[in-house]
Amino acid sequence: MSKQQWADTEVWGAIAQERERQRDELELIASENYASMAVMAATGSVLTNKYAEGLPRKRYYGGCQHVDVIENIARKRARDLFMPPDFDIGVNVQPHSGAQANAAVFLALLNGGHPTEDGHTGDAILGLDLSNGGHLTHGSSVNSSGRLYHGAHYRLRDDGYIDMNHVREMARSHKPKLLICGASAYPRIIDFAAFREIADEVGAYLLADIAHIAGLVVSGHHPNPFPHCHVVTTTTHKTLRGPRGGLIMGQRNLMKKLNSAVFPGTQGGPLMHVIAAKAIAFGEAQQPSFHTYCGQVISNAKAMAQTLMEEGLSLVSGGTDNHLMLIDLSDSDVSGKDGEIALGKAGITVNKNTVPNERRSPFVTSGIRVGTPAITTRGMKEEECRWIARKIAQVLRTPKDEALLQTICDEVHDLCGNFPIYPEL
Ligand code: DSN
Repeated sequence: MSKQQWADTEVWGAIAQERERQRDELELIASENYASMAVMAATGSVLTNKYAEGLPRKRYYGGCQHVDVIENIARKRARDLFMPPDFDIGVNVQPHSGAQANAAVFLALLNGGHPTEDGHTGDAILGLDLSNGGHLTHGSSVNSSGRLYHGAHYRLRDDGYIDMNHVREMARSHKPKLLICGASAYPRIIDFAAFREIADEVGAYLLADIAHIAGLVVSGHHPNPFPHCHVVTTTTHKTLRGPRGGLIMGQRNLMKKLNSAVFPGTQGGPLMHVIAAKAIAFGEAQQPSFHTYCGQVISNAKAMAQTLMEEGLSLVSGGTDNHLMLIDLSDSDVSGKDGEIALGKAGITVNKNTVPNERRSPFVTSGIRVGTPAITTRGMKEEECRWIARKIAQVLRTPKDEALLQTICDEVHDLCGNFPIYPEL
């Protein structure tokens, strides 16, 4: 490698600035985390050079002997992490993302079609409404899941919880071929057994998309979707703290279809550098320290939620059981967008989010989603979370007070200085 190749100051300069942003600011985006140095090293390794279409020992390329070892390690560790006793599951570690994993599941299990004047010629899927905390890939009309299939949606009850009676009514009326449980912004426990009962009643497959809670599931802090679900998808970079990527797990009898829906159905060459990083992350998640970490993520979220409410803020469902909470600004003049901008100036990164019964546009929103996975990785505990919650409340009370935002930003930098993320950062 010549020195010239490191001289791209435009890109490396921006990477250096991003490193400083991560070091100096509080990352409260619920879907983000800090991967370990080992995970990052694998994603930057020579494996990025290798094509390996197919599965281990059944590849369409030569020279795959070492990547086969790596993919088999990743598959075994994922099975060991997620598989409950007495229930055999298959694993595909190749999806490039959670969205790709879901697209492959749909291709494997559903017949697609197109919207017609009378409805939709594709099979129906039933998932949580996007504005109620669901995900784009769960049948939203702007996503292929809602364009190729008929997307129907259940909503949250007024108290912010999933209402299983309403899910059952929706399932009876839409007769989905696939029922989806799982969310992007739902702070409560998901009752997989209750979803399975409904899926069985209407003859649907049950998919759990556990992208957000995967770490909490493998550490035993959230019930396991197996054996209730036919298929489970997840990302690997949220609470699971691995590289950006996706994963599909399913009942053994579905794996042939699922594997071919990933390749050649929806993807070409797997990203072997990312699969190696997934294997490393799964190994990390098998350690007792990961169990402790996930317990602390939840304790931190509960401490933060409690303090936010003591400060007069309203939370969807009145609290949290997991790693995230949703501040509901429906009754406030401050929108989710205003809050995100003001908190950003104070060195606190969050994302605006729709809330149930949303009255503002999705670009503005009435909610702010707050999560504790990243700050817990850097070692923060309940005391810091209570302090952060008080600062969030202060900012949301006076989002235009630039002097206050600057003062808090300085305090945030000081706090972050006491909790380094990486040794050299
Ligand atoms: N963007 C992810 C999240 O933030 O929850 C979902 O795709």
